Amino acid sequence: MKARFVRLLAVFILVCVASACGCTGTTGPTKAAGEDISWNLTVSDGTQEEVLSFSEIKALPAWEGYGHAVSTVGIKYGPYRVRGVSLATLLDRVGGFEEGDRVGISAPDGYYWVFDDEQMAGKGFVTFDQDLKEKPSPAITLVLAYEFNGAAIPDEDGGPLRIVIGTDEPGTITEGSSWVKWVDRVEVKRG
Ligand SMILES: Nc1nc2c(c(=O)[nH]1)N[C@H]1C(S)=C(S)[C@@H](COP(=O)(O)O)O[C@H]1N2
Ligand SMILES: [Mo]
Repeated sequence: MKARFVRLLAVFILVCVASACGCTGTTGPTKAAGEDISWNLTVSDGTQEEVLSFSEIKALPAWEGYGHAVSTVGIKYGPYRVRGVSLATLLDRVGGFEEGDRVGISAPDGYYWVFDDEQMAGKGFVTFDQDLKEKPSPAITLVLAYEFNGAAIPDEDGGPLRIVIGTDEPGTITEGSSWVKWVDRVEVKRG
């Protein structure tokens, strides 16, 4: 009698564990083999708007380099080898970015970040070495990233599309607050 109860209990626990695994799988966009990631990005200049799919973004001229971020509480993200499209290239779809313009980056959780023309030119960013000591900034490119270390960016890391403060060489850490996760809208504000 007791042995039977223990067996039943064991089966019950197994079923619970199995269903819990099913429920805690990936949230957000998922990728089946050979299937495109389903995510739309709206690029706008306030008057004209274009909606790009994930594969259309990957078809644009790619930027490759490095990204490494630190959060406000000192957690480091990366270093990553990064592949994406530079914001400058992306904005060519809606008439380009010019001096005096700004660009607003939005995400579905309500997070919003603005880069001005100085930052679009790669200037004015605070940069750190590996010990989080501030150091002079190398050349910087603002990038809409879709790959970290050769793989699609997971939801928990801000994928499928995340802003990266990119550098041509590894070894520079930048502030994580501007690394907008889950980007779904990029809009130029004309100056
Ligand atoms: N969409 C979105 N992106 C975001 C944030 C956010 O809340 N929402 N937080 C920013 C901040 S303040 C930091 S430090 C980095 C890392 O945040 P995390 O540690 O919460 O992942 O993501 C940035 N990108
Ligand atoms: Mo942060």
